[in-house]
Amino acid sequence: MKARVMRSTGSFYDVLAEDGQRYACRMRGKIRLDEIKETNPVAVGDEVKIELEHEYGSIVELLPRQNHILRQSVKRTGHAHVLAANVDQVVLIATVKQPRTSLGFIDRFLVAAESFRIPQIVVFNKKDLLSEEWANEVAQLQALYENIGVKTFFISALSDDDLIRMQSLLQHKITLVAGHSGVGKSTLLNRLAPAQIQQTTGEISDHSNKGTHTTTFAEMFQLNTETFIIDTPGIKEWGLVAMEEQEISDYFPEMRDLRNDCKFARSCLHINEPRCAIKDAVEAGTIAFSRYESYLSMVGGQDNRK
Ligand SMILES: Nc1nc2c(ncn2[C@@H]2O[C@H](COP(=O)(O)OP(=O)(O)O)[C@@H](O)[C@H]2O)c(=O)[nH]1
Ligand SMILES: [Mg+2]
Ligand SMILES: [Zn+2]
Repeated sequence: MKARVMRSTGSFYDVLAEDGQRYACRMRGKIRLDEIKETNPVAVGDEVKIELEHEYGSIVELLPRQNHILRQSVKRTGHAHVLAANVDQVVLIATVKQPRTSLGFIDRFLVAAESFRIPQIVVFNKKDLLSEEWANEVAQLQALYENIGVKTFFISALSDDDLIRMQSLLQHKITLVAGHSGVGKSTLLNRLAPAQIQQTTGEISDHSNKGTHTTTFAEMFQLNTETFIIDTPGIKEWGLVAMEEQEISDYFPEMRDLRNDCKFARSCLHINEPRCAIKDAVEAGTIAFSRYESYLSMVGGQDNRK
């Protein structure tokens, strides 16, 4: 029977089978994988085949993936952890105030998603808290990101109209939702699926946890028959998994094509090289300076995370 992995604890998998039932499954035998060395063979979002024995099941086959999102594994041994598979889109919830999401963080998130070729959406939340001046800043950020092909929204998680906009954004898709703590992720998820999701809201952000390697797993919730969201509790950064420096500008859509015009097209890092089309575009203002700054922080500074 076909099933979808909703949750994994490492040794047990919660799956939603095509009969509409949830089963706890174990993995049977070894499942062969592609070229990537992964610490977990089956991830949230995966489609699998299961066989039932009494009320328990066994995962006997992993069906082909449309895509997957990797995270650098804890021990940095070149292994990667699959955060989620078969993701149609990623949503980053951000706020400019209370708390402020840094542009560096937004850009890292977008670059990671772009490297896995997954469409990105940035949702600026807490609109109701913002004065006109702050709202203007959000509008400018929306223009910046829309310009490079990222869909944006400006909402209040407390507004019914905005909730409807979010529902239609998510409809019939598998969406991974992320965001720094305090931005309103739980508030939004609770309102989208109050029956399935019971999240504590308003908890104090746990800064002491940042950078520590607590094991966190993604979890998938079903909003309706064909609509799923994947929550990523405690995941602060995705990391730039096994990315070559020369590759990073390929994941900035506004740099991707332009880099062919650099004198040292494929090897240019757009830092100090002569006749660099990216640096020219930054000077001309066609590439946003904040984006270039984010780029610089990723090149050569992959551990220098904000
Ligand atoms: N005014 C306002 N407060 C919000 C909004 N969204 C969330 N909050 C509040 O912000 C705080 C953090 O929200 P929470 O959902 O726990 O954030 P999370 O850490 O991202 O899960 C809580 O006190 C929420 O009530 C919003 O759109 N407007
Ligand atoms: Mg929360
Ligand atoms: Zn260049």
